[in-house]
Amino acid sequence: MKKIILSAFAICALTTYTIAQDVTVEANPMLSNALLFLNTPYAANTLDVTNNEELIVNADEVDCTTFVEYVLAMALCDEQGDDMMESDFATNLEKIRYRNGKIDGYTSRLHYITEWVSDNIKKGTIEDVTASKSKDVIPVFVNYMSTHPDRYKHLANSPENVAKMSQIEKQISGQKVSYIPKEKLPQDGFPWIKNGDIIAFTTNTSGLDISHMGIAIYLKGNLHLIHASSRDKKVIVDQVALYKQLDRDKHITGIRVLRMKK
Ligand code: 2YP
Repeated sequence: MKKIILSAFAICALTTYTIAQDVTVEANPMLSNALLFLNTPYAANTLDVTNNEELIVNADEVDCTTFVEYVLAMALCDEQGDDMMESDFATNLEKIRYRNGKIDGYTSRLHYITEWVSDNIKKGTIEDVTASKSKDVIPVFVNYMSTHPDRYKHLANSPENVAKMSQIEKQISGQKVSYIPKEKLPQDGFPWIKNGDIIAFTTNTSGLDISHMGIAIYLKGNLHLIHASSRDKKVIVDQVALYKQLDRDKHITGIRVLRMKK
């Protein structure tokens, strides 16, 4: 972890750098930290390895959400001018991952990205750029976790946690959020979607709000995604343009675009 943090600090000092023979991108804290994770192995459920909820820092294997969380926590350190001390990183990570920034058991983790977004907007770590750029909205209804408890270690054996999650789901459901329908996303993206923006895939899977997350990167003028790919089993710069990636999965309805708040 220390080596990643220190090298992130070094990389951030650059203004542009090449990620392939002929591709240079202007550096920004989200993008430069995201690129540090290239080829990091994919692993699901890395936050469920302990019996009691605690702050897990495991940047050696990530899923789509923990990848975005580690990148955002590191980028906030850069912006805060921290000399990337691990304590500041851990403070940022707890703030990002938990409701009101405080660990208080399994259900205090921001499991649904709709709440992860709204809580982080409240805490000032991100802003929802979609809201000011797209007039399309999508209703939120979530009950996936309480109706599939067997898929979650800390729900499968805890009716109490299932009841708590069901309450949280009711609080999250009913709102409408701004999004870009996938059919409206061009191959070259939009001028207002920037390198390093957080991209969340909205889904029509019953009871779920978001099905995947990643970080925006433009390659030769086309919008692509850096993400922890469960198919490639590692973090990649996806060579398939984002509009095509979305088109390939009939359950994806569109995207939300979030940006780290400086
Ligand atoms: C989240 O899933 C989990 C959190 O419990 C977990 O499954 C849900 C509703 N939340 O703390 C977090 C970190 O492990 O993952 C994510 C999952 O995406 C996977 C990890 C991926 O694509 O790599 C978030 O919710 C982001 O999109 C969905 C997706 N969950 C499901 O598709 C059930």
